[in-house]
Amino acid sequence: MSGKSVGDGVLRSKVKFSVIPETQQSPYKELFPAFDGKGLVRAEPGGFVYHQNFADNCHKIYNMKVRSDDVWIRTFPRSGTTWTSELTWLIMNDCNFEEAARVGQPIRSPNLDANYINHWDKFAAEGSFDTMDIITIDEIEKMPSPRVLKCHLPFDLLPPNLLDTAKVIYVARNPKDAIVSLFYFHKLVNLCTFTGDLETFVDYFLDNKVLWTPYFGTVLDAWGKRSHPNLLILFYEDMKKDIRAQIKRISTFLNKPVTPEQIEKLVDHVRFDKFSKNESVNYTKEIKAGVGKDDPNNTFVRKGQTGGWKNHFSPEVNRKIDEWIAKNLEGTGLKFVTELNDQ
Ligand code: PPS
Repeated sequence: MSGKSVGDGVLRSKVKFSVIPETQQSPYKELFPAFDGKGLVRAEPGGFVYHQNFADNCHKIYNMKVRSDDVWIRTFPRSGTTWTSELTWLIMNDCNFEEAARVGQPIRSPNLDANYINHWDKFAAEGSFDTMDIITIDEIEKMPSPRVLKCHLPFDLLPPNLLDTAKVIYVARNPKDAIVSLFYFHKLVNLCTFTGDLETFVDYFLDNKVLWTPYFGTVLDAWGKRSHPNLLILFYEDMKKDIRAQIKRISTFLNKPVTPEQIEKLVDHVRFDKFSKNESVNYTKEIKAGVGKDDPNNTFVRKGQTGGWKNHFSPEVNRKIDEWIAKNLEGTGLKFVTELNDQ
């Protein structure tokens, strides 16, 4: 794809995808068997790594019609997307908790790129594909307003008028906890199964050969636009520290006032122990239908802690990650909280 627009009125992204050779070779193809030896592709410019299925369909997202009353939530995966989407959807929908329980979050607040992590139908148990909460881009285009959409994509792969047209919330989480959480996600979700250990995963992650990497590409892409009036940046760790304050920030940003009673109901609704059992948000149905492993010790809404990485990284791995963080944050003014006393 090249050029900005073509005669048929379809916008073309400047981004081009090509296969990452190492991801088609051993040991990668054995470590990530869900990719069938076909590996992953990288977008240039930007370096964004994804499945070929995304590259084949990314024009649909790039060409979406952005509405002025849309809210788009952007994150690096495992950074609080589901938590923030739930609060945002409820704030945008007058705290309609009944509807939030009745309709699964993937339908109310769909993830634009999740359909393209791999070919879901390949992993669904027989007859279960149609029962899953999957919604296509065509269906998202027809959703009633206001829409609360989410994705893990950099701005380059999103409609070019997004930020000037709609409100965007970016949620960032310190990379150490995001890496650990993404590792467990790869152990849980069959679409991207990883068979190796955490240390090996970290190496591929830092080398930008894991789905959705490079981590800093997505985060700094948003951080660089932080003064844009349509962008709100939230941090997972701030949400852990004081969820009420972050709910108020979201409500002010969206111009959707919430009463003190509603705030308390929202806080209770997303309380971790309750949220992890909420089948409207925790993907139980999809996991049981074959997309994931039904493991009580590794669930989609898993631990919900800041600093869990300390139980996972050896001093050597931690040093490597510290160096990588320092190198990438140099001169950006961005700092991460990686430990919290009160949470
Ligand atoms: S995904 O797969 O990208 O959509 O995941 P995402 O929702 O971004 O992030 C999942 C992590 O967020 C934790 N989580 C929460 N923490 C605190 N409170 C609430 N309510 C909450 N909901 C989700 C979830 O447990 C994942 O983090 P880890 O560290 O794996 O527990």
